Amino acid sequence: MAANRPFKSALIVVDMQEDFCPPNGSLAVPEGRTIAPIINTLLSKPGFTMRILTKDYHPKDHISFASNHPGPENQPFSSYVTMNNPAPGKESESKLQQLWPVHCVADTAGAEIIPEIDSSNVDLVVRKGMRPEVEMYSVFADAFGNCDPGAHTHSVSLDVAAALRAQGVTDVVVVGLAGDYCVKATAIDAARVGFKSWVVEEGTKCVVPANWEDIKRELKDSGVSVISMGDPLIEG
Ligand code: VGL
Ligand code: ZN
Repeated sequence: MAANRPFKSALIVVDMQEDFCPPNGSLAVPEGRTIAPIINTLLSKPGFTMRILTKDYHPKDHISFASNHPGPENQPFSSYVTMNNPAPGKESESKLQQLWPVHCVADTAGAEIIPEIDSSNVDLVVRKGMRPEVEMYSVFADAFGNCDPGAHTHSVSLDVAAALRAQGVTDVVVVGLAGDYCVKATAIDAARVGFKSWVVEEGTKCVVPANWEDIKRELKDSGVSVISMGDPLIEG
């Protein structure tokens, strides 16, 4: 496949963590755990140059936790607060931040990758969302597009785009949780920073499953291709 251009693919498995999975996850995505076998099938495919797992990995005082914003108006899932760009010189840039239950706190059981995922041939595990004052759904950049690995107060443990480019990767295949948040943001950013970007439909589940058709349209409008298991891209 992709015979008429250079082609090297990477698999990015997004946030397959206890807190995003039933039955006990604090931000459980409906049927989130059921995609583990499909993801293991993908992880075992020989065609990928790199296999990356991401972990949502927040400090206790993360801006996205509703409990960090006291007041009856601040409810998980339904409320928003104002978030400012933490990058130097960008202080005046702000966005609305959706509030969530406390989830994926660093060094807690909820932040662990679920044991159903076979990580034996994973090349990299990347932590994201580590900076308290800013959200980071995409592993490529925070909510304002900043990517600052290694900075004094950093959001992400590795510059994934640089790591992929260093291996000559051209195509990124994204699966995991959740389809309407971190998978969507990661797949769209992969396209934005210059990779051909693909999402495997059976390999993701949404916080709000009814939104998937709209999300697929948003992905396609952003240059991301949504494919199924069995697609020649995966089968080689
Ligand atoms: C996610 C909400 C908050 C995700 C992470 O992994 O999709 N969603 N943090
Ligand atoms: Zn999060």
